Amino acid sequence: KSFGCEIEFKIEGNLPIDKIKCFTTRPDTLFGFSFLAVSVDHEISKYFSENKEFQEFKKECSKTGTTEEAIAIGEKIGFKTNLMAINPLNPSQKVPVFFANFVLMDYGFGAVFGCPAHDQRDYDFAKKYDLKIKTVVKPEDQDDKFIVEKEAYSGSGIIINSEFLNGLRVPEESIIKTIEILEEKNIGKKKINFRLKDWGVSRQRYWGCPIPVAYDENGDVTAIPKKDLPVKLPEKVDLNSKGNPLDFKEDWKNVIINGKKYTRETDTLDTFVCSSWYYLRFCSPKESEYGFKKEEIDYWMPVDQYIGGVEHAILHLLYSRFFMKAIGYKNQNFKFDEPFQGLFTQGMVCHETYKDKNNNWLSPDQIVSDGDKYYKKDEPDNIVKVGPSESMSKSKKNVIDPENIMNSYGADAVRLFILSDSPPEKDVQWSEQGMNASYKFLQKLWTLHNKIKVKIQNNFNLTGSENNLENFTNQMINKITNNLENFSYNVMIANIYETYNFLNKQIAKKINSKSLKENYIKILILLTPAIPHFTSECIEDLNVLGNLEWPETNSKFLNEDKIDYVVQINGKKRLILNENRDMNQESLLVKLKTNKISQKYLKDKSINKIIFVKNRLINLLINE
Ligand code: ANZ
Repeated sequence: KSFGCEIEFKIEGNLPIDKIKCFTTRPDTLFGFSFLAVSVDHEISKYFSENKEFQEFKKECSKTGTTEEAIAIGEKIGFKTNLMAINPLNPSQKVPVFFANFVLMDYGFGAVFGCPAHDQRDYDFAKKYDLKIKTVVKPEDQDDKFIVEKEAYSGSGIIINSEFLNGLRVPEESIIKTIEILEEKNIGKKKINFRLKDWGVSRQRYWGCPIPVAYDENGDVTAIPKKDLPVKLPEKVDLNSKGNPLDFKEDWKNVIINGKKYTRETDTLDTFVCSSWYYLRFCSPKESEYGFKKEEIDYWMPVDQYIGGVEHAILHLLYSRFFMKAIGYKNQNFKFDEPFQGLFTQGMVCHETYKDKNNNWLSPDQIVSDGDKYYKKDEPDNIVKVGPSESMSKSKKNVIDPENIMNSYGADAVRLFILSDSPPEKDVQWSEQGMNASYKFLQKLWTLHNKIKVKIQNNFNLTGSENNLENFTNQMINKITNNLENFSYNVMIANIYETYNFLNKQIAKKINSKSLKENYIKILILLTPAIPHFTSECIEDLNVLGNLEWPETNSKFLNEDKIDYVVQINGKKRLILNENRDMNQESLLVKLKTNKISQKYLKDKSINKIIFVKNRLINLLINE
């Protein structure tokens, strides 16, 4: 969305047209006007159709490409006409009119007024065609003699050299004030422009949603009647045929509508069309009359969290937003403006790449290693070059087949490895050793589970032994819940390792069976997001019935949240203080003054400097 105004420029020359409109977001720079540029397709171009040089120029322009990007990076070229444009705020000023390749026909009016001092593109153009560069904005910290020299100045500041606009603050006052003046003088009008891009939704493909229209013998289009919707794709098609298989499916293509012969549209909709609203359908999967139901949408939408690769972040999300806004625009009952509340872009899974001596890509399972070198399987003289780790791609063959890997290790071990390797927004480096380590860890967890099961079955009634376990479980509920919510999955996996170590030590002791069971089940639930098949097996093994819910932290245990502060004296660790979390430097010093060990070092010494790291350490620098 661009806020600005349209301005009408009077044109002098021998054309039937005597005005050209421009859209600008910077009307406040009008006194810096030094040329007017129009697109080669602007309506005035028709008066140049006989002009050979202009036709040459137009051809030249078409070579640059017409995308905004191509235009932005390409060379700026112009064709000078014999027309002059008059500055509406200063009618004595006349500037040349150009055709220019950087002016887009489908934005604004296909015409711009050029102000080289404050727009880099205009600056480059002015340098090339030797046009005036007049400074009309100065940075706040410069005086009125400020001149734009090496490059355009587009920052904030104050208007100068602009008669009645002088002194206005850029941009907050200057733009609005200039628009007011232009409106008063009937030269311009406030205008908001939108940069819209076309989205070609049709594809010459079989696999897409059919477009429910048909054509009569004259090629005139008609909508398929409502009673015949939805149009379904034919099922038996020849997918080996060239082009779009629907084109050859005569029995499907030909339809009779109201007694008249029609041919169906054989293009289908781009898959982006379906992915723009599938989440609404997911709210009402069983609804047969409508795509989705209001009550269900109201209950589920918007999607709380979207997780996907970075390629989702561009088109798919944009189109989805467009659909939501379009539905809301047509239907007052639809109150959602945005489809997704959060987006998390995950990293890629990466693997080393391999090439044989003939430079052919090899997949990891085609190579063997003798611990020193890699070579192609069964070809000891075919030495393999190992390339850097890159995101897995079929063309480079550095892919690990998930099916094989899950068959060898089980899905949970794979999950555990992928989650533990690095934060989820970073790439994962695939490694066989890492995969093995996760697999072994699951075996250890299973052994532990069996030991715990025996302890539970022992029905040991000792009381007073459960505090430690209950405390640990509550700390873990708190940590794992937070880590899950913050996407800190790798930290969550570290919590699981910690839990294993704790439980392993704990069950070597005598322990109350009821409390063990209660806490262990909570722990199993906590492990479920990472290793669901494993925990489900364990829970079943313990004969736990009924619905299980995510455990809640008992705040009683969290209040005792103490941590170990490392106390250093002249950089050497001298003791550990177990004190409340979030203590400040002063309170820790008070504790140290009454601590025997620290007093041994500090007695009769003055402290020169204190280094304090919150919740971690305090280092006292003293004269030895
Ligand atoms: C004069 C001016 C002076 C401009 C200045 C900028 C800086 P956005 O923000 O993207 O909307 N423009 C207008 N129509 C155009 C077209 N069809 N093709 C290429 N450029 C066009 O950009 C608005 C600015 O883009 C407008 O403001 C205009 O240049 C240019 F110091 O006008 B400006």
